[in-house]
Amino acid sequence: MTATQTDWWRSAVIYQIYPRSFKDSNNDGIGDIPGIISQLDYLKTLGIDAIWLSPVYRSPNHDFGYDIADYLDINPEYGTLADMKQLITEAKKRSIRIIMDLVINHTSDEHPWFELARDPQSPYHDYYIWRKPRWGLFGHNRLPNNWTSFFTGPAWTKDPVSGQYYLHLFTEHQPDLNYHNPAVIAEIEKVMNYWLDLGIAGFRCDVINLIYKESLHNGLPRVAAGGREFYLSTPGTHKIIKQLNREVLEPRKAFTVGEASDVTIEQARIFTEGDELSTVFSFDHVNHSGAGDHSQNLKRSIIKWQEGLAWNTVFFENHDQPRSVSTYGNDKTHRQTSAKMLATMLLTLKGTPFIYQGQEIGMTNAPFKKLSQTKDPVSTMVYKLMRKSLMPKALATKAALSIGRDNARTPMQWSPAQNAGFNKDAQPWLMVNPNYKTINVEAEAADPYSVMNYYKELLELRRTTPALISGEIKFITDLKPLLVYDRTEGSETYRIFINLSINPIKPKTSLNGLIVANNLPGTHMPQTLAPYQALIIKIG
Ligand code: TEU
Ligand code: CA
Repeated sequence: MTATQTDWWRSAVIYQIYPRSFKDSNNDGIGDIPGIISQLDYLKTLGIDAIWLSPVYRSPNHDFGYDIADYLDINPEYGTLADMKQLITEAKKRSIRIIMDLVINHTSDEHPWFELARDPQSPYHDYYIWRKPRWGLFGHNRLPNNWTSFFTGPAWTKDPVSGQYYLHLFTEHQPDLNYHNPAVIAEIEKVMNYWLDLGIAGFRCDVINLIYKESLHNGLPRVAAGGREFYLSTPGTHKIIKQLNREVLEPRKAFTVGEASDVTIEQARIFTEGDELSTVFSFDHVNHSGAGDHSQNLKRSIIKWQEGLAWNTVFFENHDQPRSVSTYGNDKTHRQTSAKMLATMLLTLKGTPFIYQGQEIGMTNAPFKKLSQTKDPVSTMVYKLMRKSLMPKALATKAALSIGRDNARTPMQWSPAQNAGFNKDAQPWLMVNPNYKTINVEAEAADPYSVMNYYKELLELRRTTPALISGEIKFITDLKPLLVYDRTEGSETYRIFINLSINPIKPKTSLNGLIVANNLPGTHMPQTLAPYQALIIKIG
């Protein structure tokens, strides 16, 4: 949607729910929509304005909802369409908007369109991307090109019915839709209108910058996402998003956040500053290899993107990323302080912040030991790849567990009761993090100095402080482990000090003014920042 200064989402804080892991109301081990409804008051008290729901559509769950078999119906595990309507109504009563996940790069291979598409004579065949096998040394059996899936392995699978290969940038159960076909765009517009008619406020658009494949030429050889030269943020993608905006989003004032894999700042500007999307998720700040100083990458990237774009999202976690306190903080010796330090950045940088469920209580990565404890298909695929390249089992397991996305997907920790209060007693679909006895909503609510109460205070401060929402941002050069910046609106300036390191550090910038938030106890102005200390100071 074309942005204006007064759009609701510019002052909103959005909370992401991964429905499978949020709250299980009927004790079958799987989170559900009635469970979400039962926690709306909790979310309201926390102080958020909108919810992004990861997919709740009908799905065979090869990628837990990111493989959709019916865009217009709810997965029975999560409830019914009536439950979804009730969620929208109950949320509206509390002035909470609902944003749904729109996964349109691909469908499930169990979607009726794909089932029909297996017949080359069917009009649905052209909804997907098919190629005949190429001639090879041993006959008519070579892959159409050298593209690889985001999850490793070839991006093509041969369909036994048609004898042709279909393209899939993710698992083989997620065939890519063909955006060269106008009929596909028309179908997707129907889906978007259907949900907007039911009263939702917009969409988080899954891998939206990959939808249009410019050609199917061989790309550079790569283990994952090979062929990206021909599908990342292509002119064809921009054209289609413009069309969706013109025909559906703009007339209905729908908010969008486009998940944009490997997007450059220049491309992100085109997506967000014209007549395409409201905002995007870019990943530069959270993309880092296992080694090195993650906090330095975070700092460098934050400054670059905050200076490079007029407005965008701010996030450190989602259902694909490890827990931020385990990556950028210290979840052993400084869990509370470092989780609050990250909260301070999240809620005072320029942009629309997204809190991922559990982040507000400082949930940590899970201590998975065995592959059998994980459910994410990525873990299995990485393990297979490592074993194929002859890596020993123990190392391959370690790699698979660290790349797999289940760390953020363990059930929400509500209380010290059995299964963290996620449900009554049925075994949850994914293991509960054993630290739930101390880290849970109930315990956090009882402790005035908890991570959760700090989030509440900051959300309240933000609501009542225009400089922290719409103020200009200016970064101040200081020592390497520190991030220092000002937010200014009119005559009011707030200076934010963030110590990203585990060491005490005396900043070069002088510490003066009125402390309005401090992630450590004490009201006096320190001269040295303690490990992971964060301060918001009113300086003018
Ligand atoms: O994610 C796209 C994506 O690129 C990430 O999954 C990325 O590959 C991953 O973070 C690296 O480990 C979106 C969804 O968020 C994800 O859950 C889906 O699996 C994927 O699209 C396919 O729909
Ligand atoms: Ca359930």
